[in-house]
Amino acid sequence: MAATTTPVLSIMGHPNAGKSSVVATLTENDRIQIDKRAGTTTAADHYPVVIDGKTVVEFIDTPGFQNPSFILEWFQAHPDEPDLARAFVDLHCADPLYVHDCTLLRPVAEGAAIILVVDGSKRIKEKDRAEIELLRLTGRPRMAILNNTTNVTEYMDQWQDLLNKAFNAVREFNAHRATYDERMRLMSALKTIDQRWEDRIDETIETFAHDWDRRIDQTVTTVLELLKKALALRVTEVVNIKDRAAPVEREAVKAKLVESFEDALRNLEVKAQDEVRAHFRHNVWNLSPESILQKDLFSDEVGKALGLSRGQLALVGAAAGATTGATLDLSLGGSTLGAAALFGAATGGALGAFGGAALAKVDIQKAIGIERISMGPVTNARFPFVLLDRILLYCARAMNWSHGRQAADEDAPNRVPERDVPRKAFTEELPADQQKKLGKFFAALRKGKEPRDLEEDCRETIRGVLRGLSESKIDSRADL
Ligand SMILES: Nc1nc2c(ncn2[C@@H]2O[C@H](COP(=O)(O)OP(=O)(O)O)[C@@H](O)[C@H]2O)c(=O)[nH]1
Ligand SMILES: [Mg+2]
Repeated sequence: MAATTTPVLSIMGHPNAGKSSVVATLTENDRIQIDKRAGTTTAADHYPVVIDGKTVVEFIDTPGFQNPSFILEWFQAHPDEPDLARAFVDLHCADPLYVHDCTLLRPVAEGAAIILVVDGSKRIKEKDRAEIELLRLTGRPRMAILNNTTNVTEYMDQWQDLLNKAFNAVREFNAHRATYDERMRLMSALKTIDQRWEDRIDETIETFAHDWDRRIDQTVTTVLELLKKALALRVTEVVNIKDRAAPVEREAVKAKLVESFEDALRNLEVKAQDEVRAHFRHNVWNLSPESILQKDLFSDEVGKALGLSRGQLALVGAAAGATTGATLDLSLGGSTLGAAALFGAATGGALGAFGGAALAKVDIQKAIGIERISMGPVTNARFPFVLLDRILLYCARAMNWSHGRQAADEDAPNRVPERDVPRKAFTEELPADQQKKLGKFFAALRKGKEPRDLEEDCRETIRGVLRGLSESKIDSRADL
């Protein structure tokens, strides 16, 4: 293949080896059909990876072989044939018995390189040996991917030995767990299967890396927008005090106020999450019930798992010149509207989550015949850190959740529950000066300001966290 053409890679192997999962993961396409039943893929489907309107690499998802031993015997019976794949397809394409095998071999006949996917958790069978040998005989550049659909590892060495004899490269790659970094390492390994492809694959990897950086930038913007909107949020309700029923109505209005304030924050979070998911091309999105991302934003669990520790928060609070206690505007006259009462009554456990301090400032303005009760902006110093940590956790999931992993995985009998609570919150791990700058930025936002310099510092901090997340060190932090 000439160096200027797009690399075309034909994904081959047994039904259920994980071919479609590999293609879905490498092309970041979670709409590819993946199924427990064998033979889901019946035609060779083309999946180009298009970045900025340009196809950088193309994968072909193929059905499994039907008659590998027949093809092998035919190959072995024609030792002088210079292009076995081409010759086999030319001769058998009209034969209904071999139409499937011809569909499978056609891309190879037309010059595609081969990626054989095997399920390394299964014992090696005769059929596997026949497939490996016939692919070797095609003489095409070829790489083998050792996927592992279970946790059985006892056959992995035998697979390595067998595949190493017949392929230019053998890589272990888990289609359901692979992170961005692992995907890029697999792409790099493709270079070794044919030297003529080196420049083209390098270019492809560079394009991927560039695209990834751009997504990180878009994600930082999404996160900053969430923080800005959440921290400036203010919600107002009006009570008609002319009415005799006013005291009763006022209680209802108070409850409604808290509810709408919290809902508005929840909605802002959901909107940011949707954006992050789109940045990383996820359409199918399954979170297990255990995930901290499934819990209510104002729940104790979220408040405890995320955000800064008390000690860190105190330092940050001092630096930001903010008080972390109740900053309730108490100019309420004889009103019974205490922030703790107001907030606690409506949200139950929320006080625990935010260290006993109120979430937001509550104000009452009296005018003729009405009272205008408003809630916001957020005054709780801990909340922005919790919010930031949770969106970062969501980003970690979006960035590292492989597109080949779908709902099918969720009902597997030996599924490992998703433990995504980090041992330490992301913000908790930041250097103190960065924490302080975040604290100052949050304090400014809560006062309705958006200082440029602090925003740039925080942008850098968040970008740094996101970059760190792509470096596949996620496992040490949490099982995402
Ligand atoms: N746990 C796990 N399951 C996998 C993996 N790869 C594939 N599977 C499962 O194996 C089945 C077949 O996968 P699929 O990609 O459709 O295989 P294909 O028939 O070769 O295209 C599906 O149920 C997948 O969810 C993997 O890496 N880990
Ligand atoms: Mg398939």
